[in-house]
Amino acid sequence: MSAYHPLTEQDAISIAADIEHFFPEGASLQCREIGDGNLNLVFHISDPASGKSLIMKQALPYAKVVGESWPLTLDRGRIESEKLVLDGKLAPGLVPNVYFYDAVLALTVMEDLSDHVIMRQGLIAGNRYPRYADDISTYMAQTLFYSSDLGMNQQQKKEQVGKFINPELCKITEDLIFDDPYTDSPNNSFDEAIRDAAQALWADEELQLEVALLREKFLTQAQALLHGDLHTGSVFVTEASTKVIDPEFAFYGPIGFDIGAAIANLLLNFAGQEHWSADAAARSDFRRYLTDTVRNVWQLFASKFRALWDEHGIDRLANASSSYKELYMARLLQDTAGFAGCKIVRRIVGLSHVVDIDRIPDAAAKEKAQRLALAIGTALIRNNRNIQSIEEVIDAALSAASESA
Ligand code: SR1
Ligand code: MG
Repeated sequence: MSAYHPLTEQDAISIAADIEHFFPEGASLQCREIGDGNLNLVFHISDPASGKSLIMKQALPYAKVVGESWPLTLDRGRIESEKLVLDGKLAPGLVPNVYFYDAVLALTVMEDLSDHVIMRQGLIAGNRYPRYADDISTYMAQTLFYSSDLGMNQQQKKEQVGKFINPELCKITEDLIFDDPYTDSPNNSFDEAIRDAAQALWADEELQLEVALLREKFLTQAQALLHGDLHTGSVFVTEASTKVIDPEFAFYGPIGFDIGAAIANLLLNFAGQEHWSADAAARSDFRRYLTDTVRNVWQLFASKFRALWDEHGIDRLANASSSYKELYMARLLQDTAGFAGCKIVRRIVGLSHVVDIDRIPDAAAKEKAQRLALAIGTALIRNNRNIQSIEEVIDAALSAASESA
């Protein structure tokens, strides 16, 4: 077995050719490095003659988005592959199949999903995904319920918490989402046109109190095994299929962080429609699709999570009181709103942005979209502890949009 080294395309072909019973003997394999994320190498290896293909994802020992000056543990490759395998059991069909994991090379070899598109790209192109809300809510309800103290043996859960300790990746989130945007950090990155809005975040003590409370939950609440980075760039879709990828940020944290990520990225696209829609009527139509999806994601998640709890809840006391369940679900919605707000704000002023906004070519439309996203994000953070219904989350987006019109 060779020592860790970043693979070349030729290395990837050699490894693929050695996998037993996958490609035909002597196949003429082709390889492209297709990684466009912040952290890893991703190789697509195919045999045009047989039509067979696979993906190899290799963790680099540093954050690719910054460079070698930002070292990063290779253990995230193990965490990602183990989480994908677990997800495949809890939410069958909603993640790629993992063929194997090579711990020395930090390399996960998995199913090729090239017939799917990254949902963020699809939304930017104006496509709609009728399966997304149902599938992502099933994914979240199944993986979150069955990894929580409500749905799994509580001693085994503690052992699982240990296997998914992910301090370096959590530190990225703690800094980039829950700290940097609220101070004049060298990590921040934003257009000069919105400096006033960034400075307003740095001076807003009331907002920072809410962020500190959400940060505390992220730091301390080992509620369930999260995906940890469930934005629309971590979801492959077709009209008929949804596959969740990239769980390298997985760890035991607050459930609302995953749901908030899904909702935040629908709302970032909502803000980006400032540019991506052809005219006002198309904008309002696509925004309605996005807010309907936000509503469906939450409502379907909540009803599936409640049903799992009713049928498979293992904690006697948690099952005994219906008021406990109501309180738990109410807190999940509030956490979802607050974390969604933090995830929106970080994508506008923090280190790593989203193309829904950053690829807007017209400076005025981009600034409008950025200010709209910040208005939605800060409203969700400010109000998170009072939110009683998903309609209030949707209203935050619609009110900010009508004020910015
Ligand atoms: C340095 S990593 C920046 C971001 O990329 C990932 O997708 C996570 O969202 C992380 O915060
Ligand atoms: Mg990722």
